[in-house]
Amino acid sequence: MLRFLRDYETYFLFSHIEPDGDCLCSSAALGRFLQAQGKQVFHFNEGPFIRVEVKSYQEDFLSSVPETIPADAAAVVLDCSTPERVGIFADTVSTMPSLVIDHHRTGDPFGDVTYIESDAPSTTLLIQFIIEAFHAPIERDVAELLLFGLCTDTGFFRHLTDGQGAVFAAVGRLVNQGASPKAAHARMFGGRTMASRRLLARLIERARELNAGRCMITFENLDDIAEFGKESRDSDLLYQLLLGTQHCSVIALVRAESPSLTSISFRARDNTDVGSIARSLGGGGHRAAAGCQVEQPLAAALRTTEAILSQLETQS
Ligand SMILES: [Mn+2]
Repeated sequence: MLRFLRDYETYFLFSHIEPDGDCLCSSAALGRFLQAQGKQVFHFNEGPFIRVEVKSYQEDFLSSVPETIPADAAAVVLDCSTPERVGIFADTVSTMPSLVIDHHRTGDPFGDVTYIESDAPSTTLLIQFIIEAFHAPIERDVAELLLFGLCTDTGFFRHLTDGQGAVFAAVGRLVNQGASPKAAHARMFGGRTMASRRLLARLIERARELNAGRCMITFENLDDIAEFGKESRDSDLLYQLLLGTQHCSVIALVRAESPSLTSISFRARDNTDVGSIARSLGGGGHRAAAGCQVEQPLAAALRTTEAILSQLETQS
């Protein structure tokens, strides 16, 4: 993998559709490192840049590839468990020598070279390990990128558990380089609109308990989208509030995307493998955080999800 990052003169960095802080910061940080090694770097992302905390990155990412790709160019695919996750760039990637850096459990491995650590909490942590493996200095702004990616994928460290001291040791090195957890928190959770707070209130009011309170489900319909817009979604905070309910350990958020397409997100606080639930519905993700899209209207998707949650075995 380290040789792959030395061997080419030009690197095309690709990350997943509907990008998050982890994939964009991975791209930006790896790009900064490669440029410091004298490489030419281009960042690509199809978007859409929906999440409030990543909007400012959009200008650094190209939405189409050049017509001719340099012969000395290689692709690095970041934070994608399957080639389709890069969206419109999938064909381009398949024609280039490729390195895949990822931390997802699902998906068939792809790419000529892979660095996939399903136990890593973020792709940015893997980028940090790469830069450190080259014994390259981590500048303050790169440290900020790496910290922000880790914070967004770990829910500001909430998803980390015992045995992950190495992650905090890595964070300590970033903080020593000038990255501020306080600033990262403000960027991650601040700047939200009043509409997003009202939508949160509505979804919490709608939440229903299933399976003797062990599971909770709520939904967002097309009227909500018309009233508040998809940009008002603040799913992370919603998950946090619902999962904090007494006895509740698994939640589902069912959202209409269009009259015939519905997305379902799952989160678990216990050992329930919601990743396998999402996979059974054609999606993917991690054990504790997963999702899928189904070609069903909202009402049908809600029934499907309720049936699954009602039948969940109790797990500790
Ligand atoms: Mn990630």
